[in-house]
Amino acid sequence: MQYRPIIALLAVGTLAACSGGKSDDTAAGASGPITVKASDTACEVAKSSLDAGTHVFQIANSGSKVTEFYVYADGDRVMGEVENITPGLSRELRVELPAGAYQTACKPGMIGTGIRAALTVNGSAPALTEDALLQQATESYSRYVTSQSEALVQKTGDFVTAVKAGDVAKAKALFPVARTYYERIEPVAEIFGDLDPKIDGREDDATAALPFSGFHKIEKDLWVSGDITKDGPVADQLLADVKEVVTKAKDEKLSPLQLANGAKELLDEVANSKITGEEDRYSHTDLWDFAANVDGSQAAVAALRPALEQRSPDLVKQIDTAFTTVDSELAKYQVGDGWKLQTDLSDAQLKGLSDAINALAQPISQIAGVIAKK
Ligand SMILES: [Cu+2]
Repeated sequence: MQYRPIIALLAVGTLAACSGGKSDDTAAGASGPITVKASDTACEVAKSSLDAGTHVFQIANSGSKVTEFYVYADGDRVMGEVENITPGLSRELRVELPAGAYQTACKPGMIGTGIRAALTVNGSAPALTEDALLQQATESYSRYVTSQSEALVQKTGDFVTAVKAGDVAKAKALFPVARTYYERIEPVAEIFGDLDPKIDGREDDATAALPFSGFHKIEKDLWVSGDITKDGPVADQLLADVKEVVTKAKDEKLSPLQLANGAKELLDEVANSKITGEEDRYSHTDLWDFAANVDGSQAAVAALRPALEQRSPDLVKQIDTAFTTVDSELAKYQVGDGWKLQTDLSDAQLKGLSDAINALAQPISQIAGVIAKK
């Protein structure tokens, strides 16, 4: 999960916002973007009822806090989200919405349940997956999620066993490995309400309802005090939560737009929480997560590739080139099976990584628009 960027300057978010005005999603009968006026105290969504289909929300943040925008289905299942909308910035979110009852939410300060409003979707529209290549994309990506999920449960189990055995050295070694599988499928893991905050939340985002728990609680104990004698229940809960995510992910039918948005979200994650060292602030193993987020983004793009080749071969070329740059930039910091610590990189080296991610985020942010077009 990605919360307050420590170094806001590195946020890639600015790039995604520059495509305003060319929202030709006539495919699903949408008539231009739905504006969302977000401030520190309000979240005005221009429409409260919509026709089924693909819609573009254009969120403008006039507040003083960084905000996020969500479209939730029942039980706070995330249909679409866009995070890190800095003050003065505007960002777009494309979401495929079948008929049903939804809620929209802005989260000024990026915490809490947000400023909510009801959104009703009526009628029916052909699903994007009626396109055979897009259907194929979601199936292929589901297989990826399944394979990563199996490894996630196994490696988290190993980590939890080491923690419960009080084996600090082994738990430290397994921590970034187990996280790799989680970070690869994070856009899917984030769909299910409180599970992601429970598994991957940070200390400064903890609340009475959601106390500091999961990977980062154990990380702190491993690296700061070295005392994990009381972490048995936290470790058990982590494994239970991971298993719940995996079970839910198996049943989740993803829209091709969720793949496209996910590919972008993962790069936002890299920019906002890994390059900055925000996420793994005690272990500094951020580059493991960085590589995993890039892998996950690459997997979503790979699943969409046949559809993208057909619609925009130029975009595919740009994306491939930009991924190659990221991979070679990252490869400089590989050590054996792992990576250098984030704190061992100079500012110039971090800037090099940041520039490569920004250059990749730009073409990746165009995928959703290309996919939504018939
Ligand atoms: Cu995360």
